[in-house]
This record gives sequence, structure tokens and C-alpha cells, in this order.
Amino acid sequence: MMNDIPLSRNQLLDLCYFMRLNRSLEDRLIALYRQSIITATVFTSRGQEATSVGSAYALATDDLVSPITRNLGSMLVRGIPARDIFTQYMGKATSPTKGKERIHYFGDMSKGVVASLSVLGDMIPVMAGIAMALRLQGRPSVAMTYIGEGASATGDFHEGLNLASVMKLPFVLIIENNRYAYSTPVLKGAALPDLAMRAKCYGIPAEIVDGNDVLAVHRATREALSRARAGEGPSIIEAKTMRMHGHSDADSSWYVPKEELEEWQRRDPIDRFDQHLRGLGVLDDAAVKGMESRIHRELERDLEFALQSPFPDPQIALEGVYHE
Ligand SMILES: Cc1ncc(C[n+]2csc(CCOP(=O)(O)OP(=O)(O)O)c2C)c(N)n1
Repeated sequence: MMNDIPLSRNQLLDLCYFMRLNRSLEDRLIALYRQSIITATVFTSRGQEATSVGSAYALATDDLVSPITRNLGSMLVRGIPARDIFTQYMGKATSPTKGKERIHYFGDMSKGVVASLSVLGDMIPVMAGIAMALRLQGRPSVAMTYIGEGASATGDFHEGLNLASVMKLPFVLIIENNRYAYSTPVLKGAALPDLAMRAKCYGIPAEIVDGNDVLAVHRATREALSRARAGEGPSIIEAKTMRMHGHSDADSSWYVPKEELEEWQRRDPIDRFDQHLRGLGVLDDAAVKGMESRIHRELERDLEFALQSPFPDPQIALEGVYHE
């Protein structure tokens, strides 16, 4: 693990904190789902925290990002509080969508987070369009989004990237290759060893990174963002990672060989980064304990708020649906 873009001690600890927060929050969501306190499907990203956190941490304040299913970590890095996630999944009146949506597909433009669509691939043309708007407004910002390896075969992937590359838009796309699109293994969804190869069709740069190495993801994203900011157009980053559970908590992932999961468990992004930071003398047992109790306190407080929040009044069903 190379810290080749020098990050300060506090920045390194931030990455460590956000990956842990990402995992603890998702573990909490799963427990609430199993208790039927959350009744919407819960999509989590165990094993993929480094990809979301490392990439979002590279964004500048004015950049815009649209996180998708496995990118709760990106939302946390952008400052979305756990409280919004709990209330949203519980469908409470205090949630960002006031109970109208039940997973983390909501945005907050004050934090540079663009609400995602669940139709896979659609955010690529949407974010390419946003990149075009940023350029027309003369802003030095970049638009970034993510796509799973499965959805990199959609028509929208092609249309969006074609537009972004022809117009040299300030756009970064992270292909999160977690090896399975629901039960379809990567090699049954694409006749390519590396999905980054798709970039060749658009004449744009691509880089393959170890998606379980938070520093590698961060460095590659920083470089892609600065190319975009310098007017050099879009880039693709393929982050090789692994979904360490089913597609949602309702899926046992019976189709994933046990040995494959065991192999990836050894590459756990949080454990690896911990070891790296301990080697640098940045982290020790006391710091881990302190971080974990801070996360526990924050999650308890936000969960309590969500549990105490009311469900929405049916009268408001049509409010906020159309532009007012
Ligand atoms: C256009 C479209 N087709 C199908 C679906 C249903 N669907 C949701 S997630 C998913 C699997 C996606 O796999 P991948 O893109 O690899 O992302 P991952 O879930 O592995 O992160 C499918 C088929 C959808 N939401 N949109």
C-alpha cells in the first residue's frame, strides 16, 4: 500500500474513520432489517468501502457526485449524516425524501450529492450532462459517478461515455468491479478480462486499481479529477473488488464459491489499511478503540432520532413530487 499522494496524519485517520463508519452503519441497517424495523430492501457494500471512501475523499468541495447502490461510503464522506440514512430506510417523515423513497437514492446539492436513479447506467448520461452544465457555467468542477461491472454493459453506459468523450467533458466514472452482478459472474457478463478496456472505444484514459486499497483508489481518482479539471476530458477507473455478501440482505449469495470469499476476506480493505497505518505509527489499539466508540455514539444518537421520528402524514403524499 503506497501513500504516493502525501496525505496528512489526520487525512489518513479520516479515511480509516469513514470506512469503519460505512461498515458499522451498514451492519446496523442489516440488523434493523432483520428486526423488521426497516422493511425496505437493504443494499450494502461490505468489502467495497475503500472504493467509495477513497474516491469520494478525492473530490473538491464544489465537485458533484452521484453515489449508487454500493456507495453509501461516498455519501458519508460528502457529509450526509447517518441520521438521514436511518430515517430514509425507515420511511420516516424526517427523512430527506419525507418517506417517499426507502433506500439511499437521495441527493443533497448543498453537499454536492446528486440523487441517483435505480435504473442502472442512467446516471452516466445524467452526470455527463451535469459535467456539460458545469463547463458552460465556467465552473472548475468535475462530475463523478459509479457503475457496477454488470451495468457497464447497458446502452446508457455507451451513450453517456460517448457524449462525455466527444465533448471532452469534466467527468470521472468509476467502474466498481465486484465480480458478481447479482448472480452473474463477471466473465458471463463481459467477454473482456478487464472492464477498463471499454475506455479504448471512447479514446479516453483508464486505470485499473486495487479497489480494496483505499490509497490506490484515492490516488487514481485524484489524478482523473485533475485531468478533467485541466480540460483533458473524462476518465474511467476500474476498481477491482468483491461484494462480500449477497446482492441484498435477502440474497444468500449461494452462487459464490466459499474459497473465493475466503480469498477476498484476506484482502479486507479495513484490515489492510489498519495494518498499513499501524506500520506508519498513525494507528494503535487506543486510537481504534476511540474511533469505534465515537462511531458507536454517533450511530446510537442518529438511530434514536430515527426511531423517535413519526411516519409521514398521508396528506403529504403529493408534496415534493413535482416541481413547485
Ligand atoms: C437497467 C436495469 N436493469 C436491471 C436492474 C435490476 N438490477 C438492480 S442491481 C442489478 C445488478 C447490478 O450488478 P452490477 O452492475 O454489477 O452492480 P453491483 O450490484 O454488483 O454493485 C440488477 C440487475 C436495474 N436496476 N436497472
